[in-house]
Amino acid sequence: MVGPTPGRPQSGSDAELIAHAREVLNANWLGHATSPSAQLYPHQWSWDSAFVAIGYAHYDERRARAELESLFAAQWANGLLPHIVFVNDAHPYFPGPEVWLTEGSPSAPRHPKTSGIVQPPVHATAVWHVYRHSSDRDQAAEFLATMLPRLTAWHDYLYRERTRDGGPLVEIWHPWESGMDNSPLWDGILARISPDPTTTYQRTDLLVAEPAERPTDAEYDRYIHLVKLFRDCGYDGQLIRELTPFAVRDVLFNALLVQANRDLASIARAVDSPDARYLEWAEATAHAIESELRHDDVGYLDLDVVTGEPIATPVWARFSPLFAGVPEPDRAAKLIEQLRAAMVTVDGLGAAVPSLSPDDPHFDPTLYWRGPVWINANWLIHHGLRRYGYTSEADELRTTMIELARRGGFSEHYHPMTGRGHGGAEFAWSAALVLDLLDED
Ligand code: 2M8
Repeated sequence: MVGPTPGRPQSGSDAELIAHAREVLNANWLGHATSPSAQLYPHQWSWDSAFVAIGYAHYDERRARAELESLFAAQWANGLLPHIVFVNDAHPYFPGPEVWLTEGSPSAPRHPKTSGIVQPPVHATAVWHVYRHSSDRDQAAEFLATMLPRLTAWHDYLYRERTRDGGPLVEIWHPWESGMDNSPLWDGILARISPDPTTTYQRTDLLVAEPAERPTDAEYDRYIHLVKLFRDCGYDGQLIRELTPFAVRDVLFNALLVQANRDLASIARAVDSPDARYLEWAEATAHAIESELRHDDVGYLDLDVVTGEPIATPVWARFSPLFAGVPEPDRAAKLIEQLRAAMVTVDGLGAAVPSLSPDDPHFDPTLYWRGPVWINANWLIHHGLRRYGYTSEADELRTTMIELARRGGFSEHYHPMTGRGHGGAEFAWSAALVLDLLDED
């Protein structure tokens, strides 16, 4: 449990909050990238780096660019953007490179070492944000030109390797690929997996975090079972697609991809390399989200590709298509009514969207992706509300996030009723996204 940072005032000016956020990012700065939380997550994570770059863009454009460039320096030859880039000599982390053994794939780089799976594609959005906030226009234009082919290769990988039957919805193959690791979204699928009981390993997360706030051993057994399967397949996409028991068309992942494609189209136009493909990808995926994942009564639901069934779990991500402008305004209005009903009031602070509805039997207010309020989730929903003109609701979420940080510091996640911080301490994307919110135009 993290709670308010000892020795720090629980109130303070915006200037003090900004200074604290920068301190957190400085403390996690590795020289080329930012670790999410020095002890719990000592390496570079993919979607964390995108969120962190969005924060740096407001005061250190060089770091913002370095964050994204260093991540893409570890991109695989087939376009896969790994979810972890390992940093030499970092604090112990499980599973490390010796578990992933990505050298079994001809596409993986030898250095740096990486994991062999992906995370939500928020990178083109971050690159476009960094560009728009840059004051050094020459450097920024050069950055865009460098990133365009890498981002194109990343999205191309997703449409080539992560779709089946020519469909425009991409699929994830591991809970870690969703970014919402222990969400109850995955309980049904994980229950169908029988991990090898002779596999042994030592979890490092339990040494530095409160075990009650982390996934269970049974979940880790299944996470590692999937890693071993991918490793045994040599990270070959076609083989994995045939064999994986975990294949999900995830709402959040696809919604972020729609927006990333729109931003990629803007990037391409800005460097005079327009390509109709990016908006075609965006429209095709947005259309398929509407036709395959939308359920009028509850919002959007993930699809379990193995069973062909929707996953009816009331998580925050069912509102994420708002971020990408996927629903028409009348459908968005209905979704926002459901969103209002899904909001909780954090003690004395205001409204927030919890990671799981408190009405769900699996709800636990301090257990990671099974109940707590996350800053990145609320940041995405807040932008969705703003996009559709729901300014007062967007402002309310913005205020709550800022006040959560002012009261409890930059925690990994927060108790949805008390606002107390939990999970990893001095958490980078919480600091970065609050910096972004404080500097909102
Ligand atoms: C969490 O996931 C990692 C595995 O990737 C872990 O628990 O060790 C998730 O919250 C994920 O979304 C996040 O990117 C990562 C680092 O902050 O931590």
